[in-house]
Order: sequence, then C-alpha cells, then structure tokens
Amino acid sequence: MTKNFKSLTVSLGCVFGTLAAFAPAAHAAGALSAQDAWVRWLPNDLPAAGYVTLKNEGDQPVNLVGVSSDAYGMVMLHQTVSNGSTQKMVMVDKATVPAHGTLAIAPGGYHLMLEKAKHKIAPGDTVNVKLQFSDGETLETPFAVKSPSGQ
Ligand SMILES: [Cu+2]
Repeated sequence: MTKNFKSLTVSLGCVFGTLAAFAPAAHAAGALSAQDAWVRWLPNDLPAAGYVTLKNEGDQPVNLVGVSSDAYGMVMLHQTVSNGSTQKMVMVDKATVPAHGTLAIAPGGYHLMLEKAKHKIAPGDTVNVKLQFSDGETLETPFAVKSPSGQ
C-alpha cells in the first residue's frame, strides 16, 4: 500500500512538471493584480467612470484588452486627451501595464466608461468588472461604487 502511494505521488509530480514547462513564462500564475477599484457613480442613469490601479509583477508588459461587467450593458476603456485648452475622451482598445510596474486608471488619464446599468446601482454597492489581458489572464475585480465626490 505504502509503495503504491509513493509511485502515484511520483507520477503526479511528473505531470505537473511537464505542464509547468509548457506554460508561458510571462503567465507565472497571476502576475497581475488590481487595487483600489472604484466607480464614480452619477445620478439619473448617467454613465459612470471606473478607476483601478493595475500591478504587473511579470517580466513582460501586458495589455488590458477587454472590459465587461454583469452590472452594465456596455463597458469601454476611455482615455482623456487634451486638445490645447479643451479635454475630450476617446475610446481605446488597450492600455499597457509595464513589466514590474503599475498602470493607474485614474481621473485625468484612462477610465472605464460604464453605461446602461442593468439594475439600480447606488453608492455603497459593489459591482464586479471583468478585466481581460493580452497574456490570457482575467481578473474578476470588485469595484466599490462611490458618490461623485469619491466618498
Ligand atoms: Cu469616458
């Protein structure tokens, strides 16, 4: 019995070793993490803005390439750009999280545009947003819904 158990352990170890050898090095089981995720809620069903800081502990830059949420019908990645004295926002299809660095999706830069709320959402709620990355990683991130002043 003891002998059989030992040989089973050895063969499992082999399988895991093989899988690890084929996994892309950059994936490293969760190089990415999300911090300080929050939504600036606006009244009257106005689009809300989502902010989050993304951290990449990997050796390769990774792009945020997709955003979606169960709570909103439409989620986009926007960037605020200034044209001389005016500011406008444009839709972008990706944002880069540098290797061993962070990307702040923060007021004045990038934001997530959250539109067409599927149910009533109010400050104090939490909404889940799915962030998809170019390395295949996905982060299901809870965003704290806050009032327009950020409280
Ligand atoms: Cu926007």
